[in-house]
Amino acid sequence: MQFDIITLFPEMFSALNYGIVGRAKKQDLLSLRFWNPRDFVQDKQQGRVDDRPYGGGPGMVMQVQPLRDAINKAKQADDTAAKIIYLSPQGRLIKQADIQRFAEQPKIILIAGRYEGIDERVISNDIDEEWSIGDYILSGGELAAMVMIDAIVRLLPGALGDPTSAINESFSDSLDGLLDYPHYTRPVIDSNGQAVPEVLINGDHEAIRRWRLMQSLGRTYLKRPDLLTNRSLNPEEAVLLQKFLECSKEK
Ligand code: 9WO
Repeated sequence: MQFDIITLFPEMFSALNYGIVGRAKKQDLLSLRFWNPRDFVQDKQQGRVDDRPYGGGPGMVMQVQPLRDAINKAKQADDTAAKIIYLSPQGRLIKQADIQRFAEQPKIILIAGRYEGIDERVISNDIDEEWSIGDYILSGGELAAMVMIDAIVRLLPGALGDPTSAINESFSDSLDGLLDYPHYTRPVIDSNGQAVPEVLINGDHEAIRRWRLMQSLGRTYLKRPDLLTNRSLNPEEAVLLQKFLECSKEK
């Protein structure tokens, strides 16, 4: 998958050289290309990519020309059709289902803004979609672009290792739309005297599957009930959630 990133700070993206995304890059599952609006400044006398906002007010606005030229170079760099995305707090909130659709694209051009934003004429004429990673303001779009790339890349075939392995085709797919279950590792009793739940130690894999699903359902119900309003429960899940709630009453 090809990512073309329009940014004044390409060096920030070295954060993507680590972990799963770093390995995927080495395997050429994705390619990052950078286009710096600073390199497209025509008036080298001034040498600026930003200017004061019409109408006054604080801060600076990214100018149309260097940004538009960078976007056009990113489009023309190959023959692959690209989706052009601007990351901003005004965009649609990205959900995992959106990440799954992005992962099917051959090429995405991501625009990371700086200052107080980009000239609105770029948003209306040069951009396909505007997306947000959450309801907060960052100092620029780069971290949002990296969050998006990270979430997409781990879905690319091969990124998590052998896609046919028992681990990857797991059960975690059937937890789709639910919160994760609790995890434990050695030692079986920790330094506070707290033990690992018995069911996880006994080796009954069907009992473990049911317990984990029950925990996922219970945690989702308690912490993020909004996630359950658009997800129907099958008969097994309904019974397990009831059992979770009965057990938590007792305690
Ligand atoms: C800063 C600011 C300061 C004074 C008055 C108005 C202001 N608006 C902004 C602002 O929104 N700056 C943005 C910084 C401009 C676009 C790039 N920046 C950004 C992107 N911040 N947060 C994001 C972002 C992107 C995706 N998802 C969540 C947040």
